[in-house]
Amino acid sequence: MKAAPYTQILYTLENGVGRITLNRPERLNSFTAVMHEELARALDELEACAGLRGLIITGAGRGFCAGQDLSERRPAGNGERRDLSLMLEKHYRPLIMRLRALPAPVVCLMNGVAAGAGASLVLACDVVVAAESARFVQAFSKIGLLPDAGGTWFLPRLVGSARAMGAALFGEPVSAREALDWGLVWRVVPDAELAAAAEEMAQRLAAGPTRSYAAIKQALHASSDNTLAGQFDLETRLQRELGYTDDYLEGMRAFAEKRAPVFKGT
Ligand code: LHQ
Repeated sequence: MKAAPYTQILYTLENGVGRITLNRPERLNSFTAVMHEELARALDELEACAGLRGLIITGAGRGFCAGQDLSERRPAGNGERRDLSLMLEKHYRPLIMRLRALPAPVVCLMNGVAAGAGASLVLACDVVVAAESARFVQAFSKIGLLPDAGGTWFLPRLVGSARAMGAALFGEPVSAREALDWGLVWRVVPDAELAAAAEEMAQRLAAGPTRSYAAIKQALHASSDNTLAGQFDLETRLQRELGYTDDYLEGMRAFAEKRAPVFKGT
């Protein structure tokens, strides 16, 4: 049976590099149940890909992602209240946990505003390249909620508790430049250069030492919950494994021969 087409994301997997574009530009790519189901389907394929070398996530149009689609969650006029935990458990937790666990770098090309759970999605990515005009909005408190989708875990770890508190309590926009300053993003590029940055990233991931990247991701993620001794154990185990890879041999040869390495990802 042919798989259903994607309607709210664009998704491709080429040369081991997956690309996902959130694609509801008229609603700033806010999350719907359908979008979550499509993301889950793309992740099924990416997780099953033995030669996965990276994933790039971006948004269509002027926004990256405005969080949960509030029109989908709007309570009826009779003041109906809802159990928001169901949605978090069903959609947001698996999405964020799966991206974190993917054994390849996840790169966010943050093309525009990221608000609510959209901001948490950015922070869950391993590397963020932001367009100059992009901004973060911790919009949750404006509708009487708290940062979710991992927001209260990522924020203080990335920016410290003072900035995390201020941003979460008051929800004022944080510009791309400020985000760079705070350590929320890796690089900021002029808007007109974001598409070129995406191509450069795709090529870099496709030609990268994939197993080294996977080990770096695993170790850096583990560090925030680990002791120094525990981190030594992990580094030692991972380095031992990397020492047996083709890419390590190639890296050493290339160094000796004073040329650029040609990695195969094995
Ligand atoms: C939107 C949205 C949106 C629908 C803009 N939905 N249409 C998890 C579990 C369960 C429940 C609750 O929540 C969660 C997690 C969450 O994510 S909660 C937080 C949800 N997100 C927000 O509260 C953000 C709401 N949006 C905004 O604050 C602004 O739109 C931002 C700051 C993102 C962008 O502002 P502007 O650049 O000024 O754009 P805009 O406000 O004019 O938006 C453009 C259009 O997009 C507009 O529609 P319209 O028909 O007037 O052109 C908005 O209504 C629509 N839109 N966000 N989340």
